Amino acid sequence: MSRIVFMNDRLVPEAEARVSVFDHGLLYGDGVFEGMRSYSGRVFRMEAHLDRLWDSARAIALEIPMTKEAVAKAVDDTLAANKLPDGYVRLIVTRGAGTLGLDPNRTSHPQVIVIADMISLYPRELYDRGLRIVTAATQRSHPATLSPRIKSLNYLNNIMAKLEGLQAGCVEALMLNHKGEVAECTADNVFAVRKGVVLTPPPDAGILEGITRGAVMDLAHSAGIPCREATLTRHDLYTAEEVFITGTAAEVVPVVEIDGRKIGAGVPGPVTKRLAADFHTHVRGG
Ligand code: PXG
Repeated sequence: MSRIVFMNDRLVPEAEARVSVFDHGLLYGDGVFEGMRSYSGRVFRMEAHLDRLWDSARAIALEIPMTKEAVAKAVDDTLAANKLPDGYVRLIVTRGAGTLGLDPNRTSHPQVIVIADMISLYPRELYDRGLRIVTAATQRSHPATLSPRIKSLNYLNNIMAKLEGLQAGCVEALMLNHKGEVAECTADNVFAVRKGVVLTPPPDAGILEGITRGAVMDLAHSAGIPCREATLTRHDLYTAEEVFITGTAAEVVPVVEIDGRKIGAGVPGPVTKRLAADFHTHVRGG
């Protein structure tokens, strides 16, 4: 089915949604993006996604040529044009077309693109039975190279780790930071439940501060479940009662095996199930 795509200032058919081969987004991965999700016609935490996009853009000195309000309207209009009350939105801002050299000052017209599509979900049984993951040998990029807090168009660090996961028959992989601490998964944040406390690595562990991560921390607090940021090692995950991951596409997914070690009882635990249920209610405005 042909989609309608927002390009800069208007909605166009998919076939007309094109960027230049000289765009530095393509040539160098020079740009930023967001992945968002809409539930019953409303984008979940759109403001937080736009704030993160603007922060990512600021970090790479890219000026987004639209206001946040105009981008929010473009997102809503794109979802409506594609008749997708429950959909996935990819919002992209590229550096724009320029010369073949790296110099971002020799580019112009950053491209603002909104794609809306159906959400492709993990199979239901992964949520019911839980996920197996492995630790990737590829470390999360050192914050002094490219900060993991920037959601940039250069995802090769994560893709290298994803390949390792796939080679081991896993759809996600755990990534450690340069200190050997737990950072996150390739497109999801990670949580452990230890002695009844929900723990997740802090931003300075070298993670993307996930919107879903923030929502789940809020929901834990509302449910009276102690929850805090903590530096975690693989040992902390191997010996946790429960482990789960969070992300826009995945939502909340139990992890029942890491590197061949069974986590807790080897089945999704009660805290994970409670937070997943609360998350589903919350995203639909409950
Ligand atoms: N860490 C990384 C590195 C991510 O890319 C998350 C955590 C979770 O963040 P949110 O804000 O989604 O809770 C992400 C999510 C996808 C997809 O289709 C997701 C992401 C990037 C590309 C694709 O699932 N980022």
